[in-house]
Amino acid sequence: MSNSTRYTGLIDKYRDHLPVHDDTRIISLGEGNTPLIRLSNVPRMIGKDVDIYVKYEGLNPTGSFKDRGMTMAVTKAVEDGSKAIICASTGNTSAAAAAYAARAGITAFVLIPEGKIAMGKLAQTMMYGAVILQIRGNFDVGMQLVKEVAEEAPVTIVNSINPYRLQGQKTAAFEIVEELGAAPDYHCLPVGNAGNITAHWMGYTESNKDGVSNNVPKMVGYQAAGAAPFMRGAMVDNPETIATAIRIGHPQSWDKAWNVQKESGGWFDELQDSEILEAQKLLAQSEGIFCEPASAASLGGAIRDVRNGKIPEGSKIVCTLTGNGLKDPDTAIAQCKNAAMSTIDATLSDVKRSILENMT
Ligand code: AN7
Repeated sequence: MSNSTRYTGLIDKYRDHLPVHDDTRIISLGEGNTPLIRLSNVPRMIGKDVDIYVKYEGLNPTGSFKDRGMTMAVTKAVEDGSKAIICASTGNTSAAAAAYAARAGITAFVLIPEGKIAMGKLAQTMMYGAVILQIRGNFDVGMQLVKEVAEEAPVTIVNSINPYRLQGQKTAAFEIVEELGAAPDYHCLPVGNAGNITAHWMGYTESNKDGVSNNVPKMVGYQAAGAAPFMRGAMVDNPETIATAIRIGHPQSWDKAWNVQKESGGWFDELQDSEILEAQKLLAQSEGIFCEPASAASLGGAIRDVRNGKIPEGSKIVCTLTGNGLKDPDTAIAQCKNAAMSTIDATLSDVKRSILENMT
């Protein structure tokens, strides 16, 4: 043991709570340990006495919460002798898989829906050197193909059906309990495959059993209205939403997530794309925090449920911001057409005039 306090990733930190051995070679990029930021302006703007924290998972090494699961999944794949991993992805899983495979020196195969993943995620996946298979089909179709091909080819699936993924992702709940000294009253997340909401619930219940916290939160999952199987009560065959990360109609953790909802006393709800984008912009412009569209569903939903009283005043709420806003520059720029940006002559007088015109 060294005396170094250098942070070396979530497996090292939580190894007693994770399925690793003392001699396991850990594949890490320093993931986890993300900021839990208390919102200072949003509660005032909605005129309610609530404490809202955002867990900024966009500050993970590849810019999303997927890194928490991927460090575990790739560590175990390598330990088991695997030379290749595979996933279907709406973008973030592919970026994380590609990065951790590069780190481990193995091959990543990723199936992504052609034209439907955000630019930053595609750039990352290319740059990390994954083998990219763009399919003429959506995530759900890709997921089915991955399951079938993994039966016949020597590749390890690193989608969240790989149980090590959820093990890694549960550590976000550990961090929150550590920082708040307790679980929050409500934990709100965007839901696609519903792996992350399941993983958080695992983390909270384990903390509670271990006596680290005395309480567990109500888990609240928000979906995009065009991709909301939990609201329909059935799989959705042609999911559509601007929040491409959660453009998923056949959630892989369907049964698990219904159990989470029931056990925790939480609920599911849905947001229109316009509400998702509005929440994304509100968070950026009133708090200085830039998340990707899918992530904003957690805050947008929480704000609505605080306003309508479903989440009562006096509550402590954590919203997970699953991915970084830089992942999807196209959607950001497209919705900021009225941004205060102008092109002027490169003269002192023009700069001065612009400043005076825009002072508030
Ligand atoms: C930013 O990358 O499924 O409910 O293939 O990227 O655990 O699926 C992404 C999911 C939320 C939903 N927010 O989490 C993929 C993928 C962001 C995401 C979700 C995703 P789950």
